[in-house]
Amino acid sequence: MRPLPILLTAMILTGEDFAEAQQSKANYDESLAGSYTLPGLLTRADGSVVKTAEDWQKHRRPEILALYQQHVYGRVPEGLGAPAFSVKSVKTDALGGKATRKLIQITLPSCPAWEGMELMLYTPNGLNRPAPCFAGLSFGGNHAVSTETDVPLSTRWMRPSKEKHIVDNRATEASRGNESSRWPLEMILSRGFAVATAYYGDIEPDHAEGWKDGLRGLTSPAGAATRWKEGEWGAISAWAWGLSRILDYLENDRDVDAKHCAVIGHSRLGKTSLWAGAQDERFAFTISNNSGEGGAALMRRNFGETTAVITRAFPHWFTATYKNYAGNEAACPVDQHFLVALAAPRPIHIGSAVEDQWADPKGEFLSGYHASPVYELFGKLGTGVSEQPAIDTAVGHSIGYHVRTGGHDVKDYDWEQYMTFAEKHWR
Ligand code: GTR
Repeated sequence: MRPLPILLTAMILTGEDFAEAQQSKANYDESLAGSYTLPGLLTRADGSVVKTAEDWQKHRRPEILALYQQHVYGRVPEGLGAPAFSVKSVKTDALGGKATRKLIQITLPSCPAWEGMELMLYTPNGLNRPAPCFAGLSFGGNHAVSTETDVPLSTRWMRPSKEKHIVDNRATEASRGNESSRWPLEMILSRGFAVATAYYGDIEPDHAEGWKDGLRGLTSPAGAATRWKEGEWGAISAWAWGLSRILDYLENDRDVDAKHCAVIGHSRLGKTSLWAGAQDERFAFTISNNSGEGGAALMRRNFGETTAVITRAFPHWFTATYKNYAGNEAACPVDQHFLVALAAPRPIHIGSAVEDQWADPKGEFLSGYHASPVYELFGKLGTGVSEQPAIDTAVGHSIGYHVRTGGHDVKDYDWEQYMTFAEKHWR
């Protein structure tokens, strides 16, 4: 096929393809990353400077949450109410007897039109105490996370992928286990942790019009909004809402120690776990794996993906306000170290990958570094170092950081760091 003229390509491509087409054109030269002034993390709207943990917690934290709602991710509408849970199955000899697997349907009585989400929970057998837990959404559904063939195949909409054997936007038998390398269940369970996961598409299908069939559309007062307004929620906020509903369930399950529940996510779902952990202080530990632009990476640094590209490729992820900062990042009242700081004083770990330059590993480190003063208000240390560490060398106190060998992915090495960090803080 003859290549399309550049302008025409830019007009047609959206989503994944557009982002991919932009990757080779992005800036990867550190000397061109630009000089920038970060907004004042500790300066309150009235101009006063936060000097105590109490002042942070009472005044600055709520201000920053409101800024993120208005300018970046959007706020969840009021009145959704509490979820309902229905345990669909319990398998006590899962993973060759090492674990118990439960499947739980989480629905919303205030919105019966929403089919709900299917939570898959693995708890280690023989632990004799409630298990600390990692909770996160998946890209491919429970049947993709697990290699157990009796996990029901998701019937929901999926992004097209030959490699993952998605046919007509639906999973097939051949899709089973296609995400299992990112969820090393036996390794996690053998260290005494539980794993709780659900398919992000249960909450909203991940495409520009996906909201129409997802929770956002089904709960919007008009039945279907024609245009989302500034400050109204985008998909990341909807997915983050789902993570909190998973935690609602876990608080009711005696096999889980919900006071020690980490929220974890990769890439767009890493942006989501950061936002979930920022809002919901019940999450005891927040993990960002390769979350990049709109996640842990500083937006003012011109390196890798930009605000212009992400808001063009994935407009549905954010609130409508966010696109106003494309090429105009200096006008945004937040930068992403604010998001990291919203985890304080709880532990947070940021994982980068050295070949994942699109996500700006150094920018991901710097947001941790610049969030550190908030931890200091609580008498804790943040990253503890001011330079990005060498490859495959984890650093940090309450803010952990590592940059792994390899590309954009979740590897056993990443899980090692997250579990070690959890054990260190939860001992
Ligand atoms: C890319 C996008 C990134 C990241 C990634 C993913 O296309 O540009 O911000 O979110 O997708 O989620 O895999």
